[in-house]
Formats: sequence, structure tokens, C-alpha cells
Amino acid sequence: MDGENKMLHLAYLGLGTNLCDSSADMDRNLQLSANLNNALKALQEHTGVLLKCSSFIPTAPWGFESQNMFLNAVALIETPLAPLQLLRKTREIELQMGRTVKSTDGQYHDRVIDIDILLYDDLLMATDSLTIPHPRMLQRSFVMLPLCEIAPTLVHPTARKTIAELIQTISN
Ligand code: PH2
Ligand code: MG
Ligand code: MG
Repeated sequence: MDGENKMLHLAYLGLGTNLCDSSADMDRNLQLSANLNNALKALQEHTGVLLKCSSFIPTAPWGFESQNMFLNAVALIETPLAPLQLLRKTREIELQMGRTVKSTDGQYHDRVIDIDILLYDDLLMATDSLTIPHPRMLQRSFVMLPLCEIAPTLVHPTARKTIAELIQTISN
């Protein structure tokens, strides 16, 4: 990133991975951790400064059937990018890391990496390509647990409660 003097924004990103090279002579969890670390490195190179990252949390596939457990994390970045520019960069990183199928209409697939914009300042936006806050984040413990680790007192802009309060209402 070159250091232009632009307005900076705070964005919380959800990261998930459940695919790796099963033939490789390396432990699956180590490979999934490497996927998350590679994504974090690419985010720092192409989107801004990584301010915080949660631990990497093993989670069961949510909303679809798969044998492959996930590793999930939430990161906080400071970025000069506008939301749609940030979305484009995260898509480029996903593709560059080998993501093939993009999930649509609740049809989920195993993936090398998924990077979702969860929150962007206090912004509310809804377009065909991007909705912020992420519309399903409040139902997903694989998002809310790592988010609560790094931002328990953050107030969700539409639910108007803290992440620590909201996590109490999740059933999965
Ligand atoms: N992402 C999904 C659907 N289901 N389940 C887990 N455990 N972790 C994810 O990151 C995940 C999911 C859609 O992107
Ligand atoms: Mg996702
Ligand atoms: Mg996604």
C-alpha cells in the first residue's frame, strides 16, 4: 500500500477456510492456519493495516453438509478503500489463493479461503453485490465468537447492542 493521505476506515472481516491439499505431508490444521495467515498477509499488502486478529477457531460447517471442518477468524483492518473497492480486493485475494466457486443463494461450497466484509465503520449499505453489515453475521457463531474475542464492546449498527450481548442470543 502506498501511503496516500486518504480518510481511513475500520473494517471487520470474517475469514474462513476448510480446504487444503489432502495429499500434502502436513497436518490439516497447519495447512488451514497457513491459508488464514496467507490471507492476512495479502490483506496487509493490498487493503491496509491489520490492527487486530482473533485466534483461529475450529468450527463445524454451517448451512451445508461437508466432511471438512473449518478454521475461522475475524480481523480488524484500517483501510483507505471504499467498501466496493475493498470487496474487489478481497475477491482478488480469494481468486489468487485458488478459490473456485463463489457461494450464491445459500448454496455453500468447500473453499480454500473466504473473506467477508462484516462491518465497515458504522456504515449501512445494501446493493446487489454487497450488504453491510453482513446480513447473516448475527446468526453465525463462527463469526460472532472470533469477533467477540477482539471487539466485545463494539456496538452493532443495526442491532444496537454490543457483540458480547448479541452472542448470548445465538443458538448454534
Ligand atoms: N461460511 C459459509 C457457510 N458456512 N461454516 C463455517 N463453519 N465457517 C464458515 O466460514 C462458513 C460456514 C459461507 O461463507
Ligand atoms: Mg462467507
Ligand atoms: Mg464470501
